[in-house]
Amino acid sequence: QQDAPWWTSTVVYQIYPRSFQDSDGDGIGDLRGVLQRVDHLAELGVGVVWFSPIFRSPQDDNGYDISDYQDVDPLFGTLADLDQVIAALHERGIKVVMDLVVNHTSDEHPWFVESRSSKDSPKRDWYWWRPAREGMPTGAPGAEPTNWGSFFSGPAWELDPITGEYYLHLFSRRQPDLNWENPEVRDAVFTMMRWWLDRGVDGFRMDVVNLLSKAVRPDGSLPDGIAHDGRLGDGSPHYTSGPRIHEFLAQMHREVFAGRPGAFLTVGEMPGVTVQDARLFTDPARAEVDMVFQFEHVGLDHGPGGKFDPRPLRLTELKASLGRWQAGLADVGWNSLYWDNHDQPRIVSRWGDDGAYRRESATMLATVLHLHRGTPYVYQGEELGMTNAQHLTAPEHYRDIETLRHLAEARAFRTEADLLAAYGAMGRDNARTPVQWDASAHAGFTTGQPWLPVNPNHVELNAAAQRADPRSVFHHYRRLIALRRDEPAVAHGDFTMLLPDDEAVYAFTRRLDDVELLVLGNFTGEEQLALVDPVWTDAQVLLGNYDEPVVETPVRLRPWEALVVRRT
Ligand code: ISL
Repeated sequence: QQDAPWWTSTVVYQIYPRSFQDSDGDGIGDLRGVLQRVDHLAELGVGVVWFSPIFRSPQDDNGYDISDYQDVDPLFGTLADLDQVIAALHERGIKVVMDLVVNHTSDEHPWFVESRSSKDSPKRDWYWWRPAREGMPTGAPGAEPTNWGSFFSGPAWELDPITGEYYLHLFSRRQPDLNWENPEVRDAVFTMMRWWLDRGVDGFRMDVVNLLSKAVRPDGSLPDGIAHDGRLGDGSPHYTSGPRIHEFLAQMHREVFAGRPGAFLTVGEMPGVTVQDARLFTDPARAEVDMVFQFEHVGLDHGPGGKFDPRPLRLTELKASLGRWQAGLADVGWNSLYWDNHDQPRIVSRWGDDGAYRRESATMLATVLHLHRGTPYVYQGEELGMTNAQHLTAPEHYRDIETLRHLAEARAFRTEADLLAAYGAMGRDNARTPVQWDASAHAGFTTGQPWLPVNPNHVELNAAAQRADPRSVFHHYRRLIALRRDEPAVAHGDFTMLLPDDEAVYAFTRRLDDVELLVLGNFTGEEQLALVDPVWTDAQVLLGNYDEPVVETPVRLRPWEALVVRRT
């Protein structure tokens, strides 16, 4: 543990700047707003802040469509504001990680503007341009170069009238995919990354970084995907952790980080990544990335129709999945631990009880996650137990491009009520409503009209109220973060899952030398018995979410109770 990297014993906090704190009354969060709230982060005790994109962007996908990687969007402020934010965080011992979105750019990025201008453009090959499918007239339905669907509904190819060719966009049509096969693209990205490190940032969260390498054939064509429903196919086998991905990430590490003094953190966001891939991506000897965001656990409540066809979670499946990741990265590599981010519904609404047991279930879920082996990530508002956006009740209330594009397509075959129920449970705007700072109008987020309405429950659910209440979700997160710092077994102990077949209680142990921790979480609103070894009777309680916890075996857990106990 002495030589363990610094990021094994810290906690990362994600800021989605648009919804964090507005300083100028335009209803959109900004960097000067972040400055007003740095003490909240310091009090919580996090060691790193990751900023979702604040770069120049047409905001088609809320900043994940970047038109200038080396400037701040005026919505959020200026480079000088960012320097101040970085300095204010550094002063408090908090490192700063930026979002690196280089699978695609905005269609307004000068690189793409140049690339699309003619087939002879020197930047033509920086993106994926292809003619219509052989034997099909350009523009005809199904004439796209492959049958791949985009993540945001519809085909992944857009016909560009300027040259009559199609370009690839795995996300929106305003997010054309960069061609990482081209060494000039890689050089340009690495130069940009070095510029940010020179400016003082401490690392990157790398957006969909395992999608960079596409399985292009020697003749330049790309393979079709298997089509389940008519015209569109699943292209993901041809770009998920593709043929050259390890080479690209190793080159990035070599050219950006190797030999540079400093303590950096890199985390690759990797939809579809397997444990076996993750062992390779995070093996320190291979020098690619420090850790990955995997998606297995957050897919467990997706139904056959995907995320907008949700089904209830089975606790045994969650344990099997997270347990496999714990075991798979025990001897090599490292896990990142998360329930929430700006793309996921709020965990207390998703797998807890955001009604009668909001405090209990939010703190139980936090305890179980943070006591796993790995680096925990807290998404803004999660530390308050913020809930899903029950107040977005009509199609016109939604702002998220994924939801809106899905709605436009699915309207033809699903009722509006059915779709609204799906978005209410799983839509990305659930995570994007403004942070609830206090009980005042718009929760202290803005003096103007918020870009997405504040949840009306801010009157009782807010940071000011929780700071004053030692039993609050906020103080529980603060204690969890401190525990990781103070008890080495939390960061460095090994992990053993218990009770794998129990549908109600999550249970595991952590061991470091002669210290052993037992972690229990009741995932139900009823009392449960946890059938654990009698050696735990009267063990020392490190943390719980009820007053006066009782440790006699079997342990009787109250609704949504969490317990962390220690013995030597
Ligand atoms: O939320 C999703 C759709 O169901 C995810 O598949 C998401 O698109 C995927 O996790 C990639 O997310 C990242 O890249 C996207 C951006 O829209 C997300 O906000 C970002 O986190 C494209 O840049």
